[in-house]
Amino acid sequence: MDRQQRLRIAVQKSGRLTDESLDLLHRCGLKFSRGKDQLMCYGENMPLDVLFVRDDDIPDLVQEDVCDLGLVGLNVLEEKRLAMLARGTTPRIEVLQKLDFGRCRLSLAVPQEFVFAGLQSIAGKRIATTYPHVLARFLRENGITAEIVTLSGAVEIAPRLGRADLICDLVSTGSTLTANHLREVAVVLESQVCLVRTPVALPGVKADWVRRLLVRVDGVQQVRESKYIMLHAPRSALSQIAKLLPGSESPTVIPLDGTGDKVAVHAVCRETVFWETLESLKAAGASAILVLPVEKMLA
Ligand code: PRT
Ligand code: ZN
Repeated sequence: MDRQQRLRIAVQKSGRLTDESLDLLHRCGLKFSRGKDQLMCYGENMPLDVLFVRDDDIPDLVQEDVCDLGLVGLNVLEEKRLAMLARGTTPRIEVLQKLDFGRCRLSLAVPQEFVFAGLQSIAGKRIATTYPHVLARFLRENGITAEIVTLSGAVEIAPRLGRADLICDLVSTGSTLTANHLREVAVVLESQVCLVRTPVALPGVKADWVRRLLVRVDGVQQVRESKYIMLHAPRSALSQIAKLLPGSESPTVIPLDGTGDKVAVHAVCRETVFWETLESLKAAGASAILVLPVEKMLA
């Protein structure tokens, strides 16, 4: 494979980010076949190959230019960046785009009986985490001195085992915290998946493909919520109807043959279209309302 011509992107092999990462690449037009336990997949219709790895390895692979691109959570990226700084390496990974999946937050959580009255309450306590560098920065920025207990997993049971007084861990719904009788008290870092790239300058062909990919990723993100709405309405109701269409620019208005005052209205709505919106449109005089998914969009 010619590294001068083909881009290589690192994606989580098997975990929370895998399906949505592959779905994104697929929506960007990439065709590839993935066999079981395969480490690498070759793009069939684009010079873009996918390397499957543990998410924790993605920042290093991109920093060291083994991969040109990567899809990784900001939580992992920040921890690795701070770890590089701590050992005297300059992190040179560039975040190209933040993506709308893999959302979670790194939070401080305390046992139910812990009396928390602001961050000062954790001063001098032991905090278990798998994100020691991000936590240390947070404590530093807030002027708190506490002991960081670095674990490699199962952080949520550390207080029960007596290994820590509180924890700093990833949360999405919060049900894991509840199940472990823990209570979220402060957000340390908001995270989502990021598309990152190597610090090394890319040869022309590859740089072109990165640009094209970014435009496509942007298009994919825009259409996720977007819908195309078509409806009929009396011309007199147009201004009210236009106001009800969520996140749309000026709609297209088309006269309808032989229906007197009636027109057809077509619009792209960039926000979620709820049933309530359709009911309001109907109440405003709209009829024959159709809501269609938008497949692709190029601004
Ligand atoms: O094997 P590999 O190292 O690749 O995978 P991993 O086990 O390290 O990671 P994985 O697949 O669990 O998560 C990958 C990434 O998903 C994380 O680095 C985050 O960027 C993102 N993410 C999003 C999450 C969550 N949401 C999340 N909820 N990662 C972990 N969790 C944990 C959370 O800590 C809790 O223990 O999932 C559990 C359920 O969360 P609640 O709050 O919904 O109960
Ligand atoms: Zn991991």
